[in-house]
Amino acid sequence: MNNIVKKTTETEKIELAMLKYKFALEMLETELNILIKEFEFKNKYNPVEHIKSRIKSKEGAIIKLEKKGYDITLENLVNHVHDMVGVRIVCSFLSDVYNIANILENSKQIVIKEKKDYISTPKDSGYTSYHFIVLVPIYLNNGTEYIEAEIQIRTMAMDFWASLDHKIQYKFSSAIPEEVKKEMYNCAVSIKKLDNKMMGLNEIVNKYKE
Ligand code: 0O2
Repeated sequence: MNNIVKKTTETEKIELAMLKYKFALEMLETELNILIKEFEFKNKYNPVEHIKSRIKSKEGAIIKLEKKGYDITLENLVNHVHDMVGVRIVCSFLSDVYNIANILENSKQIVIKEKKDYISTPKDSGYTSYHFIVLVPIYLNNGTEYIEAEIQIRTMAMDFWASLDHKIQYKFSSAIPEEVKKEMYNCAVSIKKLDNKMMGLNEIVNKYKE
């Protein structure tokens, strides 16, 4: 009987945590929407191509905890899985990635906990993106709580690379062959060049508009 009571309490705790992640995602989406619409109003263009958001599944969280070598506990989930709430903002141009990063940093609601600029310093795989770990306030009956979320900002070209890379990672149950890794890295280099070219072209087009 005691066991049943204990299990229910633990299940309820997990359900409450998942509910808080859901509230945080809703708050974050609303705040991002406001910030982007305000930018669009001031600058007369929308810097965002599309936004994707998700709550990490419990299974995904367990895989991450196992990968990091932590026991599967709620405490470890809260302390060591920083992307239970995730938002990906995909922009057309490299300059827009930095525009979005800038408006995020000026938000009065969202607290920046950490930023990782994988554009100026790509990962060994070639992965590029601008990441923020943020704290999102949620307003509960008994006070305000801050919930962690990860925001990834990237161009469409970077997104194309990352989604192919993701598929490749799933395709190989064992180590990814060196030639595939090398070719992916070369693609990342080409994408960087293309992003810079497209940004330059956009600047030329904008000059004509003026
Ligand atoms: P998924 O399935 O996209 O959620 P963390 O793992 O967050 O505690 P870490 O490892 O320092 O700490 O995080 P990092 O590398 O800053 O960011 C993790 C996320 O960035 C990943 O989440 C991916 O979404 C993305 N990412 C990082 N490196 C790569 C890469 O080489 N290729 C691709 N395609 N994506 C990458 P998850 O949970 O690993 O995956």
